[in-house]
Amino acid sequence: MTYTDKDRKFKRYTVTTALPYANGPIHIGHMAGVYVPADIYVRYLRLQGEEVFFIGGSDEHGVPVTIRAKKEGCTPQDVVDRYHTIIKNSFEAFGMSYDVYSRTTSSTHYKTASEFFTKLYNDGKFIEQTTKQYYDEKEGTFLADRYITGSCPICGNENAYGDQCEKCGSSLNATDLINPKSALSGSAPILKETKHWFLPLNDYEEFFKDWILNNHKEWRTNVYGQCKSWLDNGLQPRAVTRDLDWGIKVPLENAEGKVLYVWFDAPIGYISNTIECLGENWKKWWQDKETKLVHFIGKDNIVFHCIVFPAMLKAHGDFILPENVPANEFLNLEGDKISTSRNWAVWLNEYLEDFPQKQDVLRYVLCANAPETKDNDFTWKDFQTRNNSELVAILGNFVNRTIVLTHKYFNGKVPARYELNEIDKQAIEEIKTYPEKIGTLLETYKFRDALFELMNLARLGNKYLTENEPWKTIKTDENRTSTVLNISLQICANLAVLCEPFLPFSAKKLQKMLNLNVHSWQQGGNVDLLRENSAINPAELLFERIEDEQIQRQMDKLNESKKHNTLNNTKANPQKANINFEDFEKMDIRIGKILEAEKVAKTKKLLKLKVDTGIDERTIVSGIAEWYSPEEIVGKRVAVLVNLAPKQLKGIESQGMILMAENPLGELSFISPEKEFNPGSEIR
Ligand code: B3M
Ligand code: ZN
Repeated sequence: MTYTDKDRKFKRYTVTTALPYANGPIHIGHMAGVYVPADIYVRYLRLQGEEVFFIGGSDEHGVPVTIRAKKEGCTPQDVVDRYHTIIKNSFEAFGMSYDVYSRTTSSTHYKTASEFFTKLYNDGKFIEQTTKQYYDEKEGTFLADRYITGSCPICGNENAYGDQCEKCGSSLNATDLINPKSALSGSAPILKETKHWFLPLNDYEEFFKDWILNNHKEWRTNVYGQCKSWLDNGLQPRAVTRDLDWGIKVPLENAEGKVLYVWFDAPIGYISNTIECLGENWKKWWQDKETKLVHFIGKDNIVFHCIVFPAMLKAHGDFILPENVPANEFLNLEGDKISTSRNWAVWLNEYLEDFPQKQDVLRYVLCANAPETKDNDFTWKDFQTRNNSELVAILGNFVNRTIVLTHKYFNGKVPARYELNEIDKQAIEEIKTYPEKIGTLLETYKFRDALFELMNLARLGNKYLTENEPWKTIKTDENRTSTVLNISLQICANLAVLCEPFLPFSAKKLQKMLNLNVHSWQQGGNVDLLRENSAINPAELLFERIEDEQIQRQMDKLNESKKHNTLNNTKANPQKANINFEDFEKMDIRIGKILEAEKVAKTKKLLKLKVDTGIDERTIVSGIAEWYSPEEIVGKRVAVLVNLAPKQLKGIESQGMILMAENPLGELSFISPEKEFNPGSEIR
């Protein structure tokens, strides 16, 4: 049989989220992949009355941090101090309900990670191996894979990294690169011997096959599949140390210049952060079999959380292993891969500046579009539609109508329920099914489906209200209106409970409007949540429309990035075949002065110019209208090919050609003499 997570009962939950590298701010890809689902899960569990410890933090070691420091000309510590604060603030602003958010440069973490290593070392769990690695003689340092570039042996891309080719996606070893170059000095590195400690993952292969392939068939297919392919290919020993000067020193003698590999220390960070927060009380969260450990991560971290870290925990011996690792795929942005270096991203801190107080809208859209089973796309158009036609039109509208009508007809007091008809009974029966339905989906990590069900409850409310028309019955049958509004209010109250994990800010607002104190998921499904005659507050808008202009501004921002990237990353066209001087001499190129300019009727691109070439005044038709207006160019001195054979263009004879420079975006620019030379001056 296959288990669902529901089948196994636990006393408490330890929930972790991948520790983001503190080398840049957080973007929507991170949120959709890891943080929004994790926070939904945890908020739900807490409402269920479960004991939960929710762990986050910044990953502050590793080459990504040192590369950033080098780029910015500061120390790695400066980099992580800056981004740790930015990231932590973003998470807080978006309602991430962590019990602890700390960092891997904390003293607790140094101690915990060093002790972990030492225990494994003392227990003989490592093997020592001397291997040859690239070394930069000029800089006097070994090179991390990311610091070596060269040609990809698979696709020929000249800028492949020592660990990966970003063009064809192949994962590489530094020694695979053709013509390797050090990113530090630009010189060719040499291979030099170095000693490292390895965790022999191969020793755990049988254990993993049984633990994952036999006993965790319920893991998401993408996660299970990746694990299976690793296991099918056979596990190899993995180095847990590196030659670097940024990181946690290897706590052994004769290990100068060596630090723990970032992927060894970072997951221990989950444990360190627990210790930092709870002191002595940390153990039950990590070492008690009745604790359920769940790691939320993105798909690029699967092997580390399903194989490497569990192998470390297993080697140590005192720890529980993860019960599930619900990894998401990637979120793209407007059809393109999110990229920090190309600034192709929506940054959380910038989002909040542009859409203040709209955290829930982003949480909603990222969950509704979460890349749970395949990569998914975020578009601003979809963001707008989901806000306007779902949050505003369905959820917001239903709540608003109900509360406004209650104030209008019943002075803001919850009206009584009188005799129920079939429609009412059916609605009530349906309301009761939602907590269980949504809960089951959440417990099996189907966050999109769960959110969809939540919205179905709001849809049910809208439909109920519309079909029963309390604004009509008020004239003939006040009791009917009273009943309908009572049930509608109970639906609002149910929404106020059940939306809390997804939309915590709006939930608070709604609870305040209803004077409802929410403390338990079990309040959901109850149609007496609001007591008869209790007062509710005036309606406040839960969501507001997002207009086209706001969306356009975001698109403009992205287009700017795209433009910038095209301009900076497009290589010049290859050189044409050589010509001899006689070929060149045939061209008669002069300075010309534009005397008159007008648009050619019925064309978008053409201007008709009168040009003083020094030889004569002549007509030239030029395809520059998209880049220059007639008014701005009169009087300009430009380069003209005067002996180009005349040609008819739109019925006008063009006698020569204005020479233009063209950039990778196809934009055109005149080539003008730097000194004010007279028309007719020859260019050669
Ligand atoms: N910092 C990689 C990442 O941000 C890494 C995760 C560590 S989790 C222990 O994708
Ligand atoms: Zn390649």
